[in-house]
Amino acid sequence: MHSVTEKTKRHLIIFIFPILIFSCTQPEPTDLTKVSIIPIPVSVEATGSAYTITSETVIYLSESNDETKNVAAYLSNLLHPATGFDFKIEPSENEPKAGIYLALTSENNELGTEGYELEVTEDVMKLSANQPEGLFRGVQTLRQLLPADIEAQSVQNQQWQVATGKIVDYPEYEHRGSMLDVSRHFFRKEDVKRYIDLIAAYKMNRLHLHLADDQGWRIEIKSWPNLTAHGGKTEVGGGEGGFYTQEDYKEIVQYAAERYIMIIPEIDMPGHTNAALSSYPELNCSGEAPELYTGTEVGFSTLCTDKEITYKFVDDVISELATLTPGSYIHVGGDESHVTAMEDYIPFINRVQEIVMSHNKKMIGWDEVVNAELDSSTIVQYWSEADNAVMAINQGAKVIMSPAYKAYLDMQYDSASTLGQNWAAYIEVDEAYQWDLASLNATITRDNILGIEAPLWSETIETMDDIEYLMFPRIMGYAEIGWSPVKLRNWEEYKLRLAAQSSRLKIMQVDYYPSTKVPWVTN
Ligand code: TNX
Repeated sequence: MHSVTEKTKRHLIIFIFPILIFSCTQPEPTDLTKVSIIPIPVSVEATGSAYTITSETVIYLSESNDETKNVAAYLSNLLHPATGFDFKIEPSENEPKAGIYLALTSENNELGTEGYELEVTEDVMKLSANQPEGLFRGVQTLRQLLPADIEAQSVQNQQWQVATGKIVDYPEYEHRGSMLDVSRHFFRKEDVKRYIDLIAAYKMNRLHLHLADDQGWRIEIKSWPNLTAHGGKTEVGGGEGGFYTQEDYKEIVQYAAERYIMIIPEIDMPGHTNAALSSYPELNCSGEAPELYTGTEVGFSTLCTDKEITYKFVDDVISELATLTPGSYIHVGGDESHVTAMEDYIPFINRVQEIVMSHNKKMIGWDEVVNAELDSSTIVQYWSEADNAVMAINQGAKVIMSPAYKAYLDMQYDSASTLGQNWAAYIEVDEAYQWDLASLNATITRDNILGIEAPLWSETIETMDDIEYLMFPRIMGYAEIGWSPVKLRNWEEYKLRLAAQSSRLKIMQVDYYPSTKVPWVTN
């Protein structure tokens, strides 16, 4: 026989425990305005109830085509691992009585191509947008409205509720991106795909790949095979390096496109070219190929700007790259060409610009390219000299904002950081967030700014964990700077939203820097 106290204990376990678990860890999310979303949406209204995703939930499409089906499949793949549910995807011209509804509308000008509207009632979660791209961005919001466990890769036994209400949201800037330097250290295509997934989660839409520098050439060029056969063989510190075959690159481009992210390939020139110069002696003014380089000092290499073969080389490389790249841009670097005389640099950049345009692409260059005569379609990436950005604007060019002292992901957080560099600044999480693209410099005004890009240079980083540590959490702030209206942004409020993301980052196994500036919510 059991004693009374044992019985009471058993009752406690059977009756009280589930209630406790339910009320402690699964409060109903009834106030949509209290959910932490990064980037903060343009407008959020709460209606005080909840919608629940169940094993019966169907994803309906107002228009069933390859792109909308792709977004629905993406959503279903996102929700499947943690819920264990197999979502049916079905067409439905009219709004369904229950379920998730992805609807294309053409009525809402305010939303543009990337905006979306999310209307959640107790019965239907309706996501509408003018374009599939907008639906995709809206899915990223939906994801953050669900409990953090939705990011788990195994079935989690819990309720999948979303607070009811309405969100209307669209980006402030058209260009919101990051750059990954795969030259100084090579990163496998699997790492690049994870990078793409991580920036897509915060609605970024550009990934710039720095594909060639002194330390390594990372993209197969069929007409100049030694670039990778020789020039891809090492990296900073003397590791084995690596490169993407054209098939690998296409796979990356496709993976990014499915997430509505444009790949911007960069071949840096005329400086930062030791890997190419070492692969082909004829590109050197001396006619002699230097050794491969594994150090980190910059500014010592240059293509031979007065040899005709140099322009044949540039044309071949850009031609193959343009064919592989559906996006509108080719980035040609142009930075730190310290051993190219200005009288050689200017005609070189002018000619490279013509080559890029002859392949129906727009040229992007680091801010030094303003010394040349820029076409009005050319984009200047401000990293170093504000005066260069101003010169770009005076030439009618648009500017991408990547000022190193604010936006460089390879800058150390503080003097205790081991990864990264500090030549431009220490950039703590609050410093990375508390600035605005259009008020950094009086002459660089809103109309001249295409958007923001946060570059991650890889001299000091070798693994995906290293990448994530420098990226997170700063990248979320950069994403918000590019997406959200400045009047909605303030650090005191943002740091609470950021803190609430810690459980998500942990479940996504993102190795982030636990800044003491953020009151992290531990779980
Ligand atoms: C400057 S940014 C560079 C890169 C380095 C970076 C390190 C730019 C256009 N040039 O070559 O990797 O600093 O922070």
